[in-house]
Amino acid sequence: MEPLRPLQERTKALSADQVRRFWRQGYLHVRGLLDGDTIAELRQEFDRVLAEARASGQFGNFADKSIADSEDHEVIALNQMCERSLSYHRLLYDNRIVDRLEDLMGSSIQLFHDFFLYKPPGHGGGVFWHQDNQAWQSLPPNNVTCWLALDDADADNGALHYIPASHRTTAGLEVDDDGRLVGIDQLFDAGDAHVVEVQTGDAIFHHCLTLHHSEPNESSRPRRAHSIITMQVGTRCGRRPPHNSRPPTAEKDHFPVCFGHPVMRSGSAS
Ligand SMILES: O=C(O)CCC(=O)C(=O)O
Repeated sequence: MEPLRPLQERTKALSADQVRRFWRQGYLHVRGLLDGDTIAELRQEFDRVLAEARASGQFGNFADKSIADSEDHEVIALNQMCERSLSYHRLLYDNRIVDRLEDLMGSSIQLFHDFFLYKPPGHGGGVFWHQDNQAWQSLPPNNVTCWLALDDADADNGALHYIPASHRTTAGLEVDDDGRLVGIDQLFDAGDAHVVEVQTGDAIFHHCLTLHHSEPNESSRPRRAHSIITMQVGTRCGRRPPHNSRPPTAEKDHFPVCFGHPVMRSGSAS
């Protein structure tokens, strides 16, 4: 897996060491990216959108159903927050985020999609081990996610676990009909995972081939997080939204995903 942007170029917001770390381990934890006022606004907008979604029943549940006693578990997924809320739309052009993405990906950046994940206190579910690009089949497989913590997250309320450097070796892994990786236990030792504990306002950037998962939230605290998934302009995709059709067998079957996706940066901002 090669860096998308030459490592010797001058960076905007990340240090050269952070960029190298992202490419070495497949993810990067950035502390204190968002300030308190932004967090307050995003939480308020999340409450509003969630109330609308609950009233209409228009939300998903990403909870891993294979965990014992997980019947009541919820990981409430609200897709395309950027189309439901101006505050989330503005995040797409927030230099604190986009400058860092540019340091990782170069200056041609487009939204792939975004979603909010809420693990309620006491019965928040887990998300099974996965590699994002299994669902998307993006070509080239270069999408980068910016995961924003709207709460402190630790081992008790469902922090993310990553298998370091797995983005280098995992292209072409197989999934079953539920999207679960086949033979995961033989491929990786979950004991090697890094549990990335974060504070409110932190971000984690991860590559779309990096293996990750999160555990249930059985604490008395919420775990709210927002993922902005980005791609380079010109990326093609093997699955039509909601990205759960059968994957294509030939490269020519991948279709462009540029239409209707906001460009977040084209050419370097000063
Ligand atoms: O927030 C989580 O627990 C899972 C998020 C995730 O898998 C992602 O953003 O790719």
